[in-house]
Amino acid sequence: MVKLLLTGFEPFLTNPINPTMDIVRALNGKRIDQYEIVGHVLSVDFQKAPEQFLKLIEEVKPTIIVSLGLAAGITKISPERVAINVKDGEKDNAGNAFEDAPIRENGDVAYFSTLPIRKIVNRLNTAGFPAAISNSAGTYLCNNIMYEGLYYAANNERIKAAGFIHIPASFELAIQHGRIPGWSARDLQKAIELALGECVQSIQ
Ligand code: PCA
Repeated sequence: MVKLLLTGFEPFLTNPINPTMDIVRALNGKRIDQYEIVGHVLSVDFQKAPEQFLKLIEEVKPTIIVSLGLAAGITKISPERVAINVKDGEKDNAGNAFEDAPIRENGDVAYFSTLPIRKIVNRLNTAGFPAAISNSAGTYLCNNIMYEGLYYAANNERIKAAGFIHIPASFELAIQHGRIPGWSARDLQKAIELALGECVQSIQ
């Protein structure tokens, strides 16, 4: 059976909950048409996460790769347009931080998502879920994983689509924060299911 690799992340920085974990776990093993979803949670660790991710890609041999990350404070589901060859920002969960560093020394400067990001946004908006394309995935772990997925896909013909979607906080996380918007966990999951459906459809 063909596989769709779906990754999420563990909690990090000021976020004691990462709603991507629940989505990935809930969808693990489910099917969309002929695709089986294989869900995994990655560490928020610049050393470990790319290793875990590339190992998973080798093991699962997916045709589609969709990675999810939390962007606490956003209001809309945000498919990312581009990943850049930069690591920078706050400390990861192992206490390591980078400044202006490349992800891959001789890698391309950037990769565009190969997910159908416009169709995902349109499908979600039509279904009543706020969504918009984001033009920056930042320079932290999410950008790093998106870059690695697209780097791998650029060198592997089996992968037909790869990319990244940032999601807003869940109610649970928003309540703990006190000052950020939140979605119900049910709506977050439903919106991601619709987005994955669009990914599958786009490469039929
Ligand atoms: N969001 C972070 C890293 C892990 C996550 O869920 C980011 O946007 O880089």
